[in-house]
Amino acid sequence: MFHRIPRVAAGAALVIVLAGCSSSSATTAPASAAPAAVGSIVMIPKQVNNPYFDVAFKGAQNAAADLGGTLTQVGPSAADATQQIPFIQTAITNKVSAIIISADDATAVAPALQQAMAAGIKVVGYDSSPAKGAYNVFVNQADTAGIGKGLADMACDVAPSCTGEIAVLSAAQTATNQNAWIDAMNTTLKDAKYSKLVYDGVVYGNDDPTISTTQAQALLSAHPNLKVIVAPTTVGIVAAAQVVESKSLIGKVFVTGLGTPKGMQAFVKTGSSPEFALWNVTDLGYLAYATAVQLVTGAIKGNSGETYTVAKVNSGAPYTIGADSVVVLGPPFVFNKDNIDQYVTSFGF
Ligand code: RAM
Repeated sequence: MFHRIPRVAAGAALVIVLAGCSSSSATTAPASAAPAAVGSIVMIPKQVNNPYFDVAFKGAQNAAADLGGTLTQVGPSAADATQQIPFIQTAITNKVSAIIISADDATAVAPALQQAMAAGIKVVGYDSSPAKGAYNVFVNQADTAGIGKGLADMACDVAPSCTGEIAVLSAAQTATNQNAWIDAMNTTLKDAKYSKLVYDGVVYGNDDPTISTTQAQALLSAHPNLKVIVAPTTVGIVAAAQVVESKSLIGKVFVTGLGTPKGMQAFVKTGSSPEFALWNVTDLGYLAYATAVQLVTGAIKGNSGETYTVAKVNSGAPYTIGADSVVVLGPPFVFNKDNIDQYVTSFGF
């Protein structure tokens, strides 16, 4: 189900409750807060030059400061799994205690991650899951089916009378998270409620602003009657909104999907993107790091049914590890003109 309930001030905010190049940056927790038991933890995002992953890293840095350990972020500058593998191998060589990874391709990174696990390194997936068996715990940002339904619902909301052609501008073709969401969206679109929405298919912008722009333009050329671009990627949604505005299509073509409040604020106000969603990305990074600490210290094994609490996330209420060792952060938020300013301030991203 996809409920929306008031969250901050009445009517002001909404929650969806849902059934070869490299660069690096690092932070070190204060020595006093770093018990030897936690050790060195490496975070490997899909790509390092995506603001979304900078926010998740900030959350993980906050957790390192609170919980101890030394955190480093390394990763490719393009969302490309073959470029993630050398970073995993270096982490194995460096005998880190845990790897936290958003997989560009679930299966491509699996052998290296399994090698890490065999060496005693704990592996936490976050954001985009590695293949089953290639992580100890996957920290999912929200229920996958629920995100898919949310995308269909937002497309229906922004398309006048829930009618017209819609198409998806995704991230990388191999991205586990986007592919699962798009599948779930298409399942939802079969429902009679969405019978007047016509699905034109999906194109891939690789979470690259230039490629995403080109792909958004191509969608508009290929489908002159397109009403909605659904971009379930923080990079793609901005590119799509920019293309709609540069082609003077505000009010004719609508953009929705998953974006950061800051990145999308201007487009909500002009009306090119009346509504979109995202989760608290800082909390996602915090929970991923805290989960790694739980595994490294032996507090959890990563088995389904285990519970643990993280004081600063979920109001300190326990998380339960579910099927396939997946933990779900919590429901995402829907942003619109009534609440966008408030969320830019409160989330800060
Ligand atoms: C992009 C990435 C990330 C995804 C968000 C919504 O930043 O593809 O994996 O979770 O969008």
